[in-house]
Amino acid sequence: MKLDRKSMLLYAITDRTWLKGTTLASQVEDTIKGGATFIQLREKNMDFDEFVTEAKVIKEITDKYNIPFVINDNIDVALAVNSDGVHVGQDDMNAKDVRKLIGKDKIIGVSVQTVEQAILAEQNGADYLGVGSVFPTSTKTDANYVSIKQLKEISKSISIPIVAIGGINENNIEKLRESGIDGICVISAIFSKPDILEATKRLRKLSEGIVDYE
Ligand code: TZP
Ligand code: MG
Repeated sequence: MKLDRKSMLLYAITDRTWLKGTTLASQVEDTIKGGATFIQLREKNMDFDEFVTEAKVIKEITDKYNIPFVINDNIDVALAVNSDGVHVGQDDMNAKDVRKLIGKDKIIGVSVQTVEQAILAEQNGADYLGVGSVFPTSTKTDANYVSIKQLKEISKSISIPIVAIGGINENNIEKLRESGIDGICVISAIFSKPDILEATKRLRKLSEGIVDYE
């Protein structure tokens, strides 16, 4: 599926760590209202039925606002809820095999850390790439790191949209200017905040300031 680069501007990945009495659905709605342009549901410790139930609820919201919605890792859940696509890492199924399962009209995102992985993912039919971690993060403890220099090399080597991920926040986003990215992807800079709507609004404005679609 051909993705509109502008839908990658502010990509939010969910995390239940900071639910604090509210629901993930209301947090997702707040981040969309604040300007998130893409949603990924990421669950690492959920059984299939629970994951599907939750994904259906989130999909209702993303459908209401017409925002692309992908599932992390779990292709069976993506198929069960008819999400817009899936996001896979280097340890998951490759994009070519994912494509066979989810069909040509769905979005496949792939996490990459090197130019070689980026080129291969594009050849295998990925629709966009997530590159990182570009900054230190405590959200993914086993994250590999990618320098800004490597990020620029990766963005030059492929033609599909890319987002930078990992430790991005209001204070360091400026360092990503002119790195060739189409947007930023964040977890804690949105979901750890007491006011998700306002945090997203600020990040949206900042990301508009550093991303150039020319
Ligand atoms: N992949 C690479 S870094 C990362 C993932 C899922 C975590 C991003 O979370 P945060 O809180 O935005 O650093
Ligand atoms: Mg994965």
